[in-house]
Amino acid sequence: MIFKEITDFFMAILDILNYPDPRLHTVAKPVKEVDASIRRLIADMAETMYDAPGIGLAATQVNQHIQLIIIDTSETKDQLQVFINPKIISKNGEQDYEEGCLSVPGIYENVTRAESIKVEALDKDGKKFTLNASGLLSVCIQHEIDHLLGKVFVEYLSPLKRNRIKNKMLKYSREIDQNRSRHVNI
Ligand code: K1U
Ligand code: ZN
Repeated sequence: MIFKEITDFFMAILDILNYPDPRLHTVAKPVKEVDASIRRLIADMAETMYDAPGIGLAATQVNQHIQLIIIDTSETKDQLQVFINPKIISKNGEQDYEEGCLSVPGIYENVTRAESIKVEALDKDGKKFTLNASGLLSVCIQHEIDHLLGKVFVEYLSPLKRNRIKNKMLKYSREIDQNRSRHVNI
């Protein structure tokens, strides 16, 4: 109990990389051992995802290039799902969903993906499991696994739309930088 309070106290909100940061295109490496450093990263990623707020987060987005994703699509925000070294072993059907991404804030676009998938992964204790997912959970798992492969959802859009989003994001990053330097100068 005391240990949990101490770990909660030290949990951190991590910086999320913004598109078109080239580091978002890094291919993540498999996790060799689910140890304390991985559990620590899971706790920090969860804090970051709930704070954003979002329903998923891939380690790539916080500049950690290992195969780890977290998801919570519940209304109550207390159903954290952890997938380590996830692999989609089957896909079925098609669905369209208006996706968002914490690395592309403010942009929502329609993407077509598989309706249902079967995924294999390790849980937070390093135990292997298989999950059948459909609907939003399936969309979210596919979106997060794409991050581990270095792919951002805007890459499913036309070059014209993607370029518009890229320019909008570059403008947004410049504004954030200007605001930061203004605060430093005061
Ligand atoms: O990977 C990410 O950047 C997280 C992303 C996950 C996702 C959302 C929708 C479709 C596919 C993948 C987000 O969480 S974006 C934010 C969002 O969708 C949301 C935020 C608060 C409440 C509900 C949804
Ligand atoms: Zn994303």
